[in-house]
Amino acid sequence: MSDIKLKVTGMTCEHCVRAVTKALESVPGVEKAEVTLKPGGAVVHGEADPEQLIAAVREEGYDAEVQD
Ligand SMILES: [Cu+2]
Repeated sequence: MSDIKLKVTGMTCEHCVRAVTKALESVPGVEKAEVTLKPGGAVVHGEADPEQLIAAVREEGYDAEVQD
């Protein structure tokens, strides 16, 4: 099991955080997503495809990129 760190942009409040958390946790292989507003980011636990994580975040209207 590995963690994937994402930089997430476009979130402005706790609703955004919840929307992004839900989107990430709906991706196959994700066990848990910890999303923070400041700084905008997420730590995703599980075995997920980073491209799918980014796509899920974009679908909610935010943007994401892998951070190492
Ligand atoms: Cu919001």
